[in-house]
Formats: sequence, C-alpha cells, structure tokens
Amino acid sequence: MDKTKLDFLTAKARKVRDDAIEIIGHFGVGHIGGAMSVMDALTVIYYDKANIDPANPKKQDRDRVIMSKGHAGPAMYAVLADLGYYPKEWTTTLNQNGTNLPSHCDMNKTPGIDMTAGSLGQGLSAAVGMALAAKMDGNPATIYCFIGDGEAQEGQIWEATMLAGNRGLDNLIVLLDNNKLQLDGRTDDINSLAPAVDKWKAFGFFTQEVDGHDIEAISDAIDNAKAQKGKASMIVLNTIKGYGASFTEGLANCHSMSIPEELWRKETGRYE
Ligand SMILES: Cc1ncc(C[n+]2csc(CCOP(=O)(O)OP(=O)(O)O)c2C)c(N)n1
Ligand SMILES: [Mg+2]
Repeated sequence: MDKTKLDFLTAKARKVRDDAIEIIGHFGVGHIGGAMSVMDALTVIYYDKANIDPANPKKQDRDRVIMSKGHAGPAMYAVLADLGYYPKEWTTTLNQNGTNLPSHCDMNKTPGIDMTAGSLGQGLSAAVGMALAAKMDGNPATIYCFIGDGEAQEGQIWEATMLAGNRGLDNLIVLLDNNKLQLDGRTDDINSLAPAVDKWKAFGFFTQEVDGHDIEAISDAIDNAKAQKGKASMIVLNTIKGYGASFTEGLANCHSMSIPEELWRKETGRYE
C-alpha cells in the first residue's frame, strides 16, 4: 500500500473512531468496546475496497457489509455518516425515541445498513443467503460479514459456516472480531473458540489471521480473499476491545460503558 493511502486510511480510522465515541457520548452509554475493535477493518472496507455509492444506497451490484454483532451499530453509523449516507444531525440521536440510529443495526431505519442485527448469530446466515443469491443472479457483489468471538458461540454461526463452506461461496468474506472478550468476561474462560482458524479451515474456508489494527495487513488479507476462487473466506482479526479509546482500551468491562459528556469531549478534543 502506498504511503498516501495508508496515511489517509489511518487518519480516517482515527476520525471515525472519534465520531463513534461522540455518537455514543450523545446518548451517554453504549457498546464502545466492540465498536472500537472493528473500526480499522471497517475503514479499510468502506474507504478502500467496497463497491458502494452513498447517493444510491440500494444499488443492485453494491457490496454488502453485514454487522452481525449488531451492537456495534455506532461504528457503522460513524462511517455511514462520514460517507454521507444520512444527515449528520442524526448522529446526536442514537437510541433516542424516534431515532433513525437505534443502538443495534436496523436496515429499515438507517440508509446504508444492509441487514438488521442484534440477536447474535443471525447476521451470518443472512450474509450467506445474500452470497448465494448473488451467485444465482450473476451479481458481482462481495458480501462482508463481521461476527464477534462471543457471538461465535451461537449454533447458528456454524450452520451458516457449514453451508458457506459446502457451497464454496468465494463472494463471502467473514471477519471475526477476535477481541477475546464477550459481554461479561474472557471468551476463553467462558466457551473458547480456539483454534478459530482451524475450525473454519475444517469447514472448507480459505482462512487468514491478521492483526486487526494493522491497516495494510487487513487490506492485503481482503485482496487475498477476493482472489481466492471456490472458497468462502474467514479473516480472523486479532483485535483489542476498545482499541483507540484511551479510557476503555482492553478493559474487561468495556463492553458497554457510560460515557459522560466531559469524557467524550476530552477524548476527542471536541469542545465546539
Ligand atoms: C442471541 C443473543 N444473546 C445474547 C445477546 C446479548 N449480548 C449482546 S453483545 C453480547 C456479547 C457478544 O460478544 P462478542 O460477540 O465477542 O462481541 P464484542 O466483543 O465484539 O462486543 C451479548 C451476550 C444478544 N444480543 N443476542
Ligand atoms: Mg468479543
């Protein structure tokens, strides 16, 4: 990756992180940890890889991004607002009555959200359906789907994984946000996913494992996945929950936190 692009994506990831912190801050509490950990991969996809058009969110051949760990809605909202999918004023309304930005992703409320999510385990099934449909229709779309490491304890993840592997869905790229924490503790202590790569390999996936905060590594992994024919892809993103928010990074209790106004203003340096 050339330096100009790397600098651009690095700065963009910082900016949308701050936007997400502010979005949650306006409500006062929210899922900060899992929003921060996916932000670098989301930035690479939305600002470098995906075939999308914010002016035409439903265009037929668009790439789809499914946030199956739907509680990371604020991460999606930060990116979608920055890209111009919806009015910036909405970003102060997270989770409030009548909002178009519910805490969990809702495809009927927010332009640019391709699938409603929040009940963990379901988004990957929808993504597999979209990938299958795209194959049948001759639609060139790539389907990206983010799942959480805790979410992978859901049986439905493995039903969807089995079908994607068997059908060789090379238009499907699943990204595991392996931040090692779930709602109330360490994933390894509760119901370990290890060895994640071997598991997805056994289901017939093309697997890669990268530092989920290394923009170049994420970019290369997505390119490799897209070049792979006849196999669905799993990219294990080794991430840190809360990454890039100094008040919460890596804390065991950073899943959902209260973020008072003075805290988000200090963190983002936004006082206007
Ligand atoms: C079916 C279902 N069960 C429980 C929950 C409550 N819940 C929301 S987030 C979460 C933890 C998810 O952990 P992980 O997938 O690792 O997410 P991340 O660490 O990225 O936030 C739980 C249990 C839910 N949303 N859906
Ligand atoms: Mg997790």
